[in-house]
Amino acid sequence: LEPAYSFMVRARLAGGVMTPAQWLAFDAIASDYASSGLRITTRQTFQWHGVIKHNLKPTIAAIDAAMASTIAACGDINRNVVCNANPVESAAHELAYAWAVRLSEHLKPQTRAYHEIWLDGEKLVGEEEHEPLYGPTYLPRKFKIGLAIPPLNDVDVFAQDLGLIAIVDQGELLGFNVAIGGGMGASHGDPSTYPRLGDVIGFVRPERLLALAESVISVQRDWGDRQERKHARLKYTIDTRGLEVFKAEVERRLGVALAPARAFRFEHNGDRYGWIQGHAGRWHLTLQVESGRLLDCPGQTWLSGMRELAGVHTGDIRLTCNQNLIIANVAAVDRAGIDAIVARHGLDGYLKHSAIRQHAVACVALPTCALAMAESERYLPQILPKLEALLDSHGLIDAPILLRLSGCPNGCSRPYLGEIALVGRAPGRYDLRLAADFSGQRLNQVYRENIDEASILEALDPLFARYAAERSAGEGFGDFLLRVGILAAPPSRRIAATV
Ligand code: SRM
Ligand code: SF4
Repeated sequence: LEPAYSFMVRARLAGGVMTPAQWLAFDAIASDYASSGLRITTRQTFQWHGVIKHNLKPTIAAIDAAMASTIAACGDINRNVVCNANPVESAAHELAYAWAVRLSEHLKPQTRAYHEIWLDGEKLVGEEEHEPLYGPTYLPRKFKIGLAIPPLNDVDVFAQDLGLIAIVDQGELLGFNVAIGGGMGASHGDPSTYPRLGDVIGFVRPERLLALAESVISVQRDWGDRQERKHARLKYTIDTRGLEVFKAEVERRLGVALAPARAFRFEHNGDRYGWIQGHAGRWHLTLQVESGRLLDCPGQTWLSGMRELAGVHTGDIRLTCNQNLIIANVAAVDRAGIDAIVARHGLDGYLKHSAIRQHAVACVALPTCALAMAESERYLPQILPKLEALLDSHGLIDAPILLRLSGCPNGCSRPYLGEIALVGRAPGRYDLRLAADFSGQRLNQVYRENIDEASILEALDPLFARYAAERSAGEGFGDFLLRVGILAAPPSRRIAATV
């Protein structure tokens, strides 16, 4: 008798964009095969948990039938390409999204094995498969690409192996600044592993983007560490070889030097809740989904609400890297109908949420993540009211503070970019990290190691008191902690071209 294996399945969904019909198909997969609803991930796609082994093939086939895929959503290969969550805000946004899709398609593996195994595709007996970019052994480690459109850094572009910053001038997409070597993962007690922000190394015009991505990936393929998996991400290859040496090799393979990086400025890395108007008179509604988990609970029938909404919506639906969703491309005349559905199903929580709740992200962790050392998604609803009460007692309930929780140091919620972050150590114990900025451009630092909830609240209380009393206008919590010397300013980094 075989153990009752169950699996997590993740879709590949470049830029997190889908039609209402696809939403309904993904929702049906959740009902038919998964155990805990639909889970929006921090890379703009869906995960389904608890898919039992004999349902794996029908689940993947159903995703394929919905015109999506699971191919390369995991593995040592380029993963889901993430992109600014509102691609229809302007024509340049639409174009940038189109480039994210092209990158995703271009960097997909060519193998037919996926179709053979999961989709009953024709067997290619005796034929050699050829992976032009990945070769026979693929990459040393996972590889991630994200595309941000300033002033929004909602994809955390500096946490990507290859970050692209769209440069838009008077509505025209001129090209992309290129940042390489971002990554979050680390291991407790192992200083040879660390989170790192990407370095901006230059600018490319759109027509060179695919070749640029291939060059960066191919250097990592050839130079990356294949002996030690913990040292195999691009960030370590760059730090081992040297940024200038790595860049020179990318340029050699590209056949041209990168142009100097263009000026850019990020304002924040969160989502903008509520309705905003894009170009062509269309409207977009961003809703908060705590930890990205869509389930039906009393008073919060989010799965049913989205099902009803997808049944009438004529635009599209988008997922964000902060685990939220956007009802996009809505005509002005349809807004009231959508608002009614949203309110009826309790999807309008963002209207009442405190500022810290609006900016909270938690990774999955227990019970499904085998690497979790502490709770994260399930701990968020417990710690949030306590943090809110503390903030309220200092008159800070409206202070937007970026909170990130991870159940282990792998960093799936990109916790090293939280103004306040809890990184799991053991059941009920976390490292308290503080003082990232509000735009994903500065890493936080350890403030207290391996502490329990009471100590977390005790450590934050006097800091909130000082922040309330001494902050200057518009100053973020992370910036404040550095300015008053509670934590030392980190060495300045090469993200330079900020204006
Ligand atoms: Fe992650 C491994 C969940 C985004 C860094 N991540 C895992 C696994 C698959 C655990 C495992 O390997 O057994 C987790 C599955 C948990 C579960 O039960 O579902 C998991 N990662 C997630 C998600 C679902 C978190 C979430 O709450 O949304 C995100 C899915 C993204 C997606 O759709 O593709 C997710 N993971 C990230 C991110 C954030 C990002 O990509 O922007 C990071 C940090 C960025 C980075 O890669 O550096 C991240 N995950 C990791 C790592 C550490 C990698 C490293 O370089 O050390 C691991 C562990 C590993 O690869 O060995 C990991
Ligand atoms: Fe699991 Fe750790 Fe990722 Fe959280 S950060 S989902 S605990 S691997």
